[in-house]
Amino acid sequence: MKQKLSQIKDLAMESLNKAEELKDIDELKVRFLGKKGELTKILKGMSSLSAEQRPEIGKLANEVRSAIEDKLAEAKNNLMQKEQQIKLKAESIDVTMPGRINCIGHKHPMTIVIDNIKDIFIGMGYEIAQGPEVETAYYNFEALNIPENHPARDEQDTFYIKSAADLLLRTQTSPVQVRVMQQGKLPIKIIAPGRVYRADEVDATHSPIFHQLEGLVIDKGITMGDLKGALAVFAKELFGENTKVRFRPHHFPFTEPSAEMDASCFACGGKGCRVCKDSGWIEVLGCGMVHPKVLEMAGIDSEIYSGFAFGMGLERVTMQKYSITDLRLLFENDIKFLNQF
Ligand code: 2NM
Repeated sequence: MKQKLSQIKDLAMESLNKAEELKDIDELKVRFLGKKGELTKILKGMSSLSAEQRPEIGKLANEVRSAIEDKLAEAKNNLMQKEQQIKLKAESIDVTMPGRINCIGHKHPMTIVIDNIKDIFIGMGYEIAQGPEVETAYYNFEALNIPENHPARDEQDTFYIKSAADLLLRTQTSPVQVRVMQQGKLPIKIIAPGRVYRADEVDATHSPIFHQLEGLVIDKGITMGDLKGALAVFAKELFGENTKVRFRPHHFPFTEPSAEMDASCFACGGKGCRVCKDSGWIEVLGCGMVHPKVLEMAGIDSEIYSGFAFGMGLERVTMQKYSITDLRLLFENDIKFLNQF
């Protein structure tokens, strides 16, 4: 029996030395010390021993048990340390490695210009108004004093929605202004930026979709002087402190009188250069005093109230600002082009 015990001990030591994983150790614990384990079998056989033999074998068996227990703990400890080491190695971070470059995008040049212009008008107390891009002929034309036979209504120029009588894609953002006037809350001081549509062939200066920003101010006693003052301030904020403006007579159906505003060239200061095509001036916007008919149709008493309105093409302003010579570049989303802004 002594021999058997020492065999068990040797076998246990040898097996534990060879254990490679923590689960091997658990298995060996069951095999040697478990209820049906090798050592337990021996202890169960002790009843057949004589009274003299029993204490000696019992003592030996206990020594073997505690030797195996110690060895189990030691092997377990070793393996845990080894596994920890492997894990740490796998998780180690090289703090000297260069960081990953974070590619964050930036605004499209059109968005830069639109945001800039919006900020200028917001700073002057204007609110931003929005309206539908699919409009009725009434809001897009009729209410703006553009009668049935006006050339702007030609099918060549406007996208009509065939399935619905009277519906079209708005050709300007003015219908937004009409809708605001109709709501009847006065005074009015708004800008309406947004997409507009015209049945134009694509080329370097035309696109069937483009962007406009229109403004409308209505109150008692608004004059052409208010128009000129407001738009001169706008031009200075957009193009620089030394910008001068001039107004040329023009015609729009919805304003009377009407004008076009030029700003002195921001690139050459008015001497003449490529940006202003040697004229010293750049065309910025159309404007005028809102036609009394337009006010009356929207339910505003033109004897008490008057107002000015203006409108500009945002692609053109963007192209002037960045010296872009082909409008298509603004719509093509070519990364090499966009990365320049
Ligand atoms: C322009 C030029 C001049 C304009 C007029 C109106 C309204 F609704 F009040 F009649 N909205 N926008 C206007 C006036 C637009 O764009 C070149």
